[in-house]
Amino acid sequence: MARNKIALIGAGQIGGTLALLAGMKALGDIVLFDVAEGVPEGKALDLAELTPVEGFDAAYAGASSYDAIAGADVVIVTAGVARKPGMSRDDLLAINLKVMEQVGAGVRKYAPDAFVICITNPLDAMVWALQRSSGLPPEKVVGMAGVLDSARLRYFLAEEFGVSVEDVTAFVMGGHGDTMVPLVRYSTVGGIPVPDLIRMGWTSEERIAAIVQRTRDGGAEIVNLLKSGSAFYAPAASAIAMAESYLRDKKRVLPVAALLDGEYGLRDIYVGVPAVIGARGVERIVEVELDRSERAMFDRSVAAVEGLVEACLKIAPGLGK
Ligand code: A3D
Repeated sequence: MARNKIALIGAGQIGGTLALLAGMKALGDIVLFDVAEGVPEGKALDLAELTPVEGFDAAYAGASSYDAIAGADVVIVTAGVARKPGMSRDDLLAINLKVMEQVGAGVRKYAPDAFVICITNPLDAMVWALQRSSGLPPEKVVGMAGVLDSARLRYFLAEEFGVSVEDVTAFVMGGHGDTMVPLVRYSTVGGIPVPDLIRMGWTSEERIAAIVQRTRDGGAEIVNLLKSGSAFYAPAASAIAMAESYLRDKKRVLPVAALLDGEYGLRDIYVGVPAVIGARGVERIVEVELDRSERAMFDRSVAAVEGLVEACLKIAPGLGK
């Protein structure tokens, strides 16, 4: 059976890590695409030289021309500018919107059957722009944010309780940004919801509130430490989990930015929701019940995403229907 083909648009910090993880997980052959001269070729060669040491067979190629992604099964997009200290995700909008239009045109022409995962920030607006400019079906174009945000929440909860990260599930909805909605009620340790653990005296409301805030600020915490660039290991691993669920038809239930079509009473907007990811892409969006305060947080988050999409439409009115 021929190996799958994975195209990585953007061969920067996340792109390089994606290429390493995709190879190590035997997901397929990998093409790194970037506009930075020599970078995709250099990273591809370095990674190819790692394969005999690690003992896996994957072809790595670097390219700066879109025909190299022809026939890709999965396209993961990190192209654009990363956040610098003091810069909000929203500041990135105008620059990265232009990049999404170029990437969308490349994907439309060379990889129209791919499952496309967008990571470029501001995430919920960029994935929307990518779907519009590529013209691919919405169930084949998703954004990665919730897997990362919930991984951060899982890690912090595991630390708080002194338990394995494997036994902690966590749930983050909404847009990727300061208004994300971490749902403590749907987060569990060994199946026990966090509010029950508070009642059992394992932790306090205040400590959980602090963990929720740290999750919301998770991206900025790393930006401030790194000084240049933003998180890349965990974002890459999160997108790889989504790609793997698609390629292997695992039907994992993952929080992803998906285009809503009536779910949660919303239409035509990308926002983070739990979804089943399988061979058909987004196979089902899970509509969980939100209580009044959760719904209010979700609505605030949706309003923030709507604001970003409006800003995109001002810059590129052609993306509107
Ligand atoms: P970085 O290391 O700068 O890589 C971006 C790459 O994109 C660079 O190599 C650029 O040369 C390349 N690039 C720029 N313009 C183009 C273009 N027109 N076509 C092709 N390639 C281009 O950044 P990174 O890998 O650290 O981050 C990539 C993106 O992910 C940024 O927008 C981050 O803000 C975003 N990000 C999102 C999350 C989420 O959870 C959503 C987390 C972390 C980072």
